[in-house]
Amino acid sequence: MECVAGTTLGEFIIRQQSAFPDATGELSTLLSSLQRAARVVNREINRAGISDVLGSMEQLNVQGEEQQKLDWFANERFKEALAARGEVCGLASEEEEGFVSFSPVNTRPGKYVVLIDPLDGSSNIDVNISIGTIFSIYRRVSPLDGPAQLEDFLQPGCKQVAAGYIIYGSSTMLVYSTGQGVNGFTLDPSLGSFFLSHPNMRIPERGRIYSINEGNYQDFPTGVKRFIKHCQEDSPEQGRPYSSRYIGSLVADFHRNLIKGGIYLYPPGTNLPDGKLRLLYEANPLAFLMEQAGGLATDGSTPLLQLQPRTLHQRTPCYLGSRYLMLQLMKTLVEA
Ligand code: AHM
Ligand code: MG
Repeated sequence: MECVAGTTLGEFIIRQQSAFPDATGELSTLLSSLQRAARVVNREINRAGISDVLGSMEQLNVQGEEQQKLDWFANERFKEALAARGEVCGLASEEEEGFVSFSPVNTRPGKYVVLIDPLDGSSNIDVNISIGTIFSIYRRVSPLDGPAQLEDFLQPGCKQVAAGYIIYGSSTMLVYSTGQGVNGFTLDPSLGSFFLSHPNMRIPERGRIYSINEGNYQDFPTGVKRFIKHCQEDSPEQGRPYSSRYIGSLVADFHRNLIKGGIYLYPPGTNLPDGKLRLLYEANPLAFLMEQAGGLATDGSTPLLQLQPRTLHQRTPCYLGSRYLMLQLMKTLVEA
């Protein structure tokens, strides 16, 4: 049945803004720019098999990973959309080595910076598995009348003004938080608008899903191995064994666990001493959402949102999930 009476993302953003009489509307405009770019990226992903956008650019990105055509396409669309309106003075992206400074629009200096993974899980693009965009927004700390500086991007996650993701899945959703809970919006492709479909998302306190790439098991720290064993042990009164679910596409794994309850783990290993995920545009925005939804997020010893970043592309071990499972994990890590 068609829904024409729902709240659109645009209406929701304006309603949230009106709760703050001093708000200038710049963050609202920024969020609108993100949703506009998301719709363009979504359209391209949906027709990926019939247009020439599948496959590799045959070049490596700054991470030394093969850049897919859609990685590049998404990066360009988000960059254009964010540069166009003037609220943003700079962008850092998984696809760019350094941050990009935007020129002021109408001489108005942008007061926000955005960090983005334009298309996460890109190894899944060619096989029609859900992928996502992850974004993080900070108020700049450098003087307003100059260009963006590195210090604007290297802020701890607790300073995020807003964060969110877009999941390009069986339906396309935009999930975000400005620090007042988490709300999810589903794209109605026939109307071209996102509608509020998941108000006030809360992760279940207990969940029964653990998500980890178990192929790397031999490499995991002892505490993580013990926690996996705990998840697999029989304990009907505690609902164990838990189910193992791992897509290998961070946004999809996170989204499922957020709704159903669960824990996501990307631990350090011998070859990746800091794990694989990037602190600034993968771990931190998801940690912000997780805490806003009532869950916990840590690097194994420190809450992710408290970490002081050193470099744009730094990696971090990352554990995100339901409160009960996270407390079990942290206890196991300390005891190991
Ligand atoms: P990407 O940013 O290059 O796409 O890599 C990040 C992806 C995440 O989506 C996913 O959670 C993780 O890498 C999977 O890694 P692995 O294949 O090692 O399990
Ligand atoms: Mg990524």
